[in-house]
Amino acid sequence: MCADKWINELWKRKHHIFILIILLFVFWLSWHTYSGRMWIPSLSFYCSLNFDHVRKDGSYLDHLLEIRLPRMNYSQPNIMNPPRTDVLVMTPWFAPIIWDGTFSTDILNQQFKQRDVRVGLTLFAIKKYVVFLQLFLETAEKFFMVGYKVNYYVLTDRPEAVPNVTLKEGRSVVVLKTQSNARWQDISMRRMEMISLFAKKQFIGEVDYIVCVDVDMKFSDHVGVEILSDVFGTLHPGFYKGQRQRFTYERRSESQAYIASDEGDFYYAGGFFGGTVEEVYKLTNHCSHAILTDKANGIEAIWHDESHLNKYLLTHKPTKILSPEYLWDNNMGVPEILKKRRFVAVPKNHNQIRNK
Ligand code: 5GW
Ligand code: MN
Repeated sequence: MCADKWINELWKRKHHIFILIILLFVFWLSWHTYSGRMWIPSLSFYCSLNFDHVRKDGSYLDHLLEIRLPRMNYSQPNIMNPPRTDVLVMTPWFAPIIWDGTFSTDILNQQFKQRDVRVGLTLFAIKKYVVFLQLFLETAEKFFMVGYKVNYYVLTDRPEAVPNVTLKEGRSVVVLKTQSNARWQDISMRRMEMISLFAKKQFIGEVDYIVCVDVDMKFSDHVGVEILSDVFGTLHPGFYKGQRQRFTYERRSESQAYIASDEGDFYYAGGFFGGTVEEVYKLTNHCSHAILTDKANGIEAIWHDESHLNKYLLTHKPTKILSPEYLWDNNMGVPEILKKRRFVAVPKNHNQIRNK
């Protein structure tokens, strides 16, 4: 009979049919993920790759309906009794300036935990600066983004000298081998280029935010998700009170980092900035090109990468600003406004540690 024959034929090709069904299933699964009809946290990497499709699909909006904060216990914000009146807590473009007392870690953690935020920290340890890694990593495990997924990206010319520090779950040290430069100014400036290269090549697929810091530092108090925003800079401990004319911006108009004496908001430190991977890519790519242009024109900005960072943040205003609590130097003493010293410079013997 005809139907019999047909079934027989099918049976002979059962392997092909089996493979076809598997293929259809895989296609169906990836289509759903791709078009954003299904939201699987573990697939969020793929989803965010195709985020445009996710957003265009209206059912993504229904997913958003599920996001809410639980019932919480905290003291009421009081309009008539602001927590800080001794310092500026908001820029004229409505970016908050992060001082102790202005934020609730509990509320922020509830918000950021729901997003399952992953943070990358870039650290350069070229030549003798590998000696700073141990204390840096040990104190970071105590104070930096506790409870979050963290990748420490250690860029070094001496991978074998990276210490083995015990890390909490979900946190890892990723060693990225880089060459060193003869001049220390180039070591410092090349950070912009290296961060932009790795942002594009690696960070974008692994983390949500990138924090870029000096390695000759240690954590001594809480540094958490209150710092995270699209793009953020930190007030330099030596200039937070100063007048813009006195800032050590690059003042020669031939340099790409030039800032006129009647311009400038703050003097930002080169040793602590960050943002989303996208924004950090834009910032570091821009600065590294500006550095190359300067080089071609035979000029080097007075404070190297820091000068270019300051120019960038003048023309691309940061969405958050960290107070000097986040980058302090004990040589500056401890002023009244400084309630916490969260991230502090480790004293170094300049002759011993540099360019050996
Ligand atoms: C070497 C000689 C002079 C200045 C800097 C260096 C140097 C810097 C180096 O040999 N190796 C190195 O990895 N760096 C990186 O650049 C470190 O991450 C360091 O934290 C950063 C900035 O240099 P610092 O920390 O010496 O600059 P300051 O302004 O904090 O003193
Ligand atoms: Mn430093």
